[in-house]
Amino acid sequence: MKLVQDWKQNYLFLLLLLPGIFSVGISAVIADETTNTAVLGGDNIQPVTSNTVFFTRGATALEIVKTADRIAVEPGDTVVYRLAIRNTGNSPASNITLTDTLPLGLNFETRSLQVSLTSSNTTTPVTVSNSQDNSTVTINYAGTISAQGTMNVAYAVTVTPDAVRGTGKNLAVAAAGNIRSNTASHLLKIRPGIISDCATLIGRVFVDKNFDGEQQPGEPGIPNAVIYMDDGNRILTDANGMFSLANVIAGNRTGTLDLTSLPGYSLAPNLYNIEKNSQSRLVRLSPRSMGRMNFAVTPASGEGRK
Ligand SMILES: [Ca+2]
Repeated sequence: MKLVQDWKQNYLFLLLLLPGIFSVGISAVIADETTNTAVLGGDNIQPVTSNTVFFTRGATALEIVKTADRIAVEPGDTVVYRLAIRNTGNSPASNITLTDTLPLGLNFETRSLQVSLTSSNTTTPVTVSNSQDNSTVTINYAGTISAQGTMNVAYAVTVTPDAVRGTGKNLAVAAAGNIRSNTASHLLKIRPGIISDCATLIGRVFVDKNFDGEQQPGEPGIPNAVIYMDDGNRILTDANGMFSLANVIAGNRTGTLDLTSLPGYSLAPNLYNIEKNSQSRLVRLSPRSMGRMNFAVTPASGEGRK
């Protein structure tokens, strides 16, 4: 800039000193760097071409980079995204708008948002405003990123079960006025997860003496009874006639008591719930829920009836 100022001063001086001299050469500043050559001449003076000087426009340019603290997630996980928006130009960038389109099923945690500015190795926290429209998060900073300075944005998102339907792809763009950054892309691999999609099934097989479908004291459990699930899985009751099955795929699941596994017993009639008078049970399991399948039996001879 010193050179430009000196040149301008000299040029003004020459204009004042030498009236009648014409000058051309200052072209419109459209590129980041402009070559400028002045030509001096006059009626009695040999044209003189000045040396060539360069001056650089005060350009603003934004570069954005997005990273995450993990590459693969499952529903229930939290991801911390970090965005660095760098002003690679030579003049400040003001009124920054960051537009971040999150992958499907990722929830922006507003309270986690942290923004700071780094300039000349000094980092200062700044306050921003933010809004959300569906999956698009918009962050506005009314201040300025100095030339060669960086705005650092960090925030957390939580991964919902819905994320498994999405691509995990995230696109972020920063803008200052009509200056737009590149589009930063980040790809998060979303795994369905075991726990999140699954449920737990519990149940028991017992001697129902009063035919109410419930196990009361004095109604013993039946060990080693076999229940077949709709997917072919075989469940065996424990010494107390109970079973539990973890990581069952959610949905409508059917279990059927295999009466051949309990010789001497038949299905106990249920006096209160007619639909329980079946050796099959249907339960609807939602993710992370627990369902129950109880089977009441009675000695085949009918001596359990009171
Ligand atoms: Ca009972």
